[in-house]
Amino acid sequence: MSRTCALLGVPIETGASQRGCVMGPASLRTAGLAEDLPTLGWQVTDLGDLTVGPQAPKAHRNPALHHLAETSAWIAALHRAAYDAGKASAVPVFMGGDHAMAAGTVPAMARRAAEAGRPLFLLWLDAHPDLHTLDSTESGNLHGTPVAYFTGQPGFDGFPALPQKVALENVCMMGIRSVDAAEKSRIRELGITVKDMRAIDETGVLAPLRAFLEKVERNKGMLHVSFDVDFLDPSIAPAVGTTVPGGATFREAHLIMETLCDSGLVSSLDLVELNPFLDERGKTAKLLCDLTASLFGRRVLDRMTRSAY
Ligand code: HAR
Ligand code: MN
Ligand code: MN
Ligand code: MN
Repeated sequence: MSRTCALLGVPIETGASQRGCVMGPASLRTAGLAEDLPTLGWQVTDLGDLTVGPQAPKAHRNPALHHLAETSAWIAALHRAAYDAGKASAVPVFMGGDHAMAAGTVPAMARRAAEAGRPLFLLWLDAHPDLHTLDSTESGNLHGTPVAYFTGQPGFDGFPALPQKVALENVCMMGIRSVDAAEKSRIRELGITVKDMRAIDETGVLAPLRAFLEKVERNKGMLHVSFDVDFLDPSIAPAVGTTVPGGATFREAHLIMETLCDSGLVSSLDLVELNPFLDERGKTAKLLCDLTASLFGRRVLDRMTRSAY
């Protein structure tokens, strides 16, 4: 069980503003994700793609919401499938799919952690905090809502019942640089740890990451990493529908993954928002595979000692 990884494809795109994320899992497979990890000593099982059938539309008082019924069905299906993937392997990798899928994967990982008597911690790597409720979203794009849902905020009557919530103080966001007004006040009210791009410019990625990892270790936590493609600078990762200038560089992103690997704390991973329709000769998909390889142990040079992060 120790170095086992289950890959689950989650081709959901109903939470996004434009189509294409449905091809995300296929693009990650084509870029070689399942072949890279065994070279690093991991036993990989590809569980294939989750599917969700057509749904009767669901009405909501917020007229901007779209695809509520389908998205809600994906989330419910993921509460089971992601939990099962977590039973089947030490580190399940959820290949998206838009970020609405985190409303399924994260509560499933929180349930898995609770059953092991451990708290779940969450590292959210994203340009966006995705902190809207079903009422506060103005775009109606449900990929902008998962964090409010799985931290147990009110206003999610159209979503499935939450199996297990994640404590607000266990969440750390990095890379944030596009925040709506309602999200800004919610961050302040809830007191979530947000290392925005300005903070990263000031300190680099290592200091805040190490501080967070020390907290995870102190609390004997499990750690879920939710990696949104738009965390990265659009110049290196164009294949996402919501690019925001000024994102993480190639080396900042690899250093985060390498440091996470050294910590030995990561117990699950989302790779989300990859839209292959917008990619340039597979470059974003290949970069995501390489970043995942860094997280699973690929090194430029071997290090003789476990780094004290
Ligand atoms: N905050 C904006 C909205 O709600 C943009 C959300 C974009 N979300 C993602 N995932 N791409 O981070 O519409
Ligand atoms: Mn749509
Ligand atoms: Mn996101
Ligand atoms: Mn984003």
